[in-house]
Amino acid sequence: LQIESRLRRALELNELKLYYQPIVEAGTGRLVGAEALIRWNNRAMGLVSPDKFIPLAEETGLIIPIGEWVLKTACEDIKQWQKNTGLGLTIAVNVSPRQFRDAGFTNTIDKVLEDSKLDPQYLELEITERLILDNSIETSGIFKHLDDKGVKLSIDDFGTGYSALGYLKSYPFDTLKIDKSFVQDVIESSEDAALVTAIITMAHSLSLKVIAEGVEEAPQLDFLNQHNCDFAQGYYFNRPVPAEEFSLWMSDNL
Ligand code: G
Ligand code: G
Ligand code: MN
Ligand code: NA
Repeated sequence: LQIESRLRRALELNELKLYYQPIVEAGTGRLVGAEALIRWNNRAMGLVSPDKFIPLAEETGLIIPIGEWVLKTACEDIKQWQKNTGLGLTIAVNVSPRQFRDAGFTNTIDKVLEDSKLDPQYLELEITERLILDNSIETSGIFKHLDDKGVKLSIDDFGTGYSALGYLKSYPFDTLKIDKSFVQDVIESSEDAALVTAIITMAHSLSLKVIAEGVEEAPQLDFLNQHNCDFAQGYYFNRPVPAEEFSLWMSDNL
């Protein structure tokens, strides 16, 4: 497959880039961190969506070196921004199930934190429900390692996947990210409003912080605030942008 051989070379050709999107405190708009989102600009194919190449990277195992590069780059960038701003900014990094379960994953995390000198509490790994449903011994061991280390863990795309809720008490999560599909229609749809309200209440009863994704308009943010949502992310604040642009955005918005 041509796309596969191109993806294989993407790292060495410097075709991969991290974009960053701000995460803010919902009530104040204060910047608390950013989510790193990968982009691939291939010479022949142009921009390829991560929805297309991340699944391919998982199937082929390329997600292991790519994931390492993402972690390393994201930790270095946030460390630099912490220095520049004097703020305890958090970096949220998406982790694929295959990457998480890989035998080398905990070592990679340890090494990246050591090399970047980032305090582990400022690294938040975003994991989807798909991964969590596998309650094998290995998965539990990895969660324990990360928790002991002080790395933060969040449940990404909450509510879209496999609605078994038992895992919320079995694993040491810190944060729940409400999927953007619920946030998008929270003003127009009383059903989505009811779901968002219930998810926030449930998360808080379990001592989880809540991030709402996909906030695009002020009324959505107002609704989230009225219902005590902790943090927000979405085009309303900024789109995901390259590191240099994110840095400029920060100097304009702090
Ligand atoms: O930014 P965008 O909406 O295009 O991202 C599409 C999907 O790709 C999202 O589900 C996101 O979680 C995933 N994604 C983006 N960056 C990474 C990454 O670095 N690693 C993994 N595993 N997934 C990512
Ligand atoms: O699956 P995950 O939550 O990791 O990925 C977040 C995805 O949502 C990224 O592809 C990102 O580009 C996208 N995104 C971020 N903010 C918004 C928004 O306000 N609206 C929409 N429609 N998508 C967003
Ligand atoms: Mn995410
Ligand atoms: Na999401």
